[in-house]
Amino acid sequence: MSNPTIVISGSGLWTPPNSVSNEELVTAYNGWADQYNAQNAAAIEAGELAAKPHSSAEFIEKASGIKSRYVYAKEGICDINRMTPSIPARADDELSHQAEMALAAAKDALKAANKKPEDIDAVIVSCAYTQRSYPAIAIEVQAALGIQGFGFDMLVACSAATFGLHRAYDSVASGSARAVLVINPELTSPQLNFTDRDSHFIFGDVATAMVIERAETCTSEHSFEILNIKAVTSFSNNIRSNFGYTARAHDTEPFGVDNLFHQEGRKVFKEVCPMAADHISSQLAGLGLTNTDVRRWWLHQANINMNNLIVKKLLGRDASADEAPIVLDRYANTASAGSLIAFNLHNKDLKAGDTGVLCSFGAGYSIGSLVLRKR
Ligand code: CO8
Repeated sequence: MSNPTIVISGSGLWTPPNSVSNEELVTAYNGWADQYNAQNAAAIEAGELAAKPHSSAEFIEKASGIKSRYVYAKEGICDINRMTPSIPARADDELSHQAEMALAAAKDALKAANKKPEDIDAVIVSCAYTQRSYPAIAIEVQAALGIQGFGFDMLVACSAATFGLHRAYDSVASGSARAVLVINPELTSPQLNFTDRDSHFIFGDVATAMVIERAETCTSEHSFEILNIKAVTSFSNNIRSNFGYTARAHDTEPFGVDNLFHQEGRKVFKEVCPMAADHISSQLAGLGLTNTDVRRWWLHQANINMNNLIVKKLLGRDASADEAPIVLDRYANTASAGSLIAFNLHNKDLKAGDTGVLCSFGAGYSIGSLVLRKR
């Protein structure tokens, strides 16, 4: 029996209504730094503590390409006496915040795929963090949509979305599900240290979703055949988020700065770019394609200089915005969702037969990619 043709039949995007510009973020950080330096003047003077230097909106844009980011909750982020979003806890019988984000993107994807809840057999919520261990956010969303079958959460940091799509592909290919809804509610802002000059600007919040099914059941207007999936992981300590349930057993502060997101940004840049370019080139070669056969690159959105370098390695020249769209200027790094935002906003113009590559890369290290062909 020949392999079934598996497609992405619809995709969804939920963008939070609040945005924070670099200028707003820098004003808040600098106000916090001045206050810290004044409160610790004696210790700084005695050389016991280092003064906090100012951040700069120009640096952020030049070093990362980020101008602004969307956030689930704006209140609290720019309050120099708080420096973290204020998201009131919800009771157990209320819809959780992350499920709310997930639902919005999921409904958008189901509509685009022309699918009803009864057509879906599995829900995968894949993202960098889930707000609790159980019950799974996926099962909460499954219940809210009235989907039968099963749901589970999975975490693979930057590559959660593509790895989730891989699991959906496998499930549909094996016949364990007719159609799978993959959702990526990336609520990164609570894990970001807004008092760390090196990283306070990096992340934003968003939710993306996709429906995966067999070609024979697909009835949507825009669909993409998945020609191939490819994943790799290679352990690295250069991007870490140590927050976890064992913090209280370690007698450490669960929300201490060592437990929040931190990275060796330069090392990540140097090590991940060649890995990603080699990964994609070998995947395409395995399909008998060359890099120049690719009409569109939906790449992970962490840093514009990283994307420019990877595309240059792949094509031997710069790519146009049409070939490799950038969304991080207004979304920032949205953990695993970046390449899917780019896909959402830039796929409808492709013609039947056009090839595209959807690829994420980052923490783990992890790289996940899909070669797609417009139907
Ligand atoms: N304002 C002004 N100056 C600054 C600032 C600032 N905000 N920050 C740093 N500087 C200074 C530094 O102190 C340094 O000064 P000096 O030269 O005197 O030492 C100078 O600017 C240059 O600093 P860097 O070398 O650090 O700057 P880079 O040009 O390397 O840019 C970046 C820093 C932007 C972090 C860059 O290295 C980068 O983007 N690297 C790749 C990062 C990456 O891809 N990371 C992956 C992230 S993980 C992920 O995508 C998903 C994780 C899961 C989600 C987590 C949610 C919270």
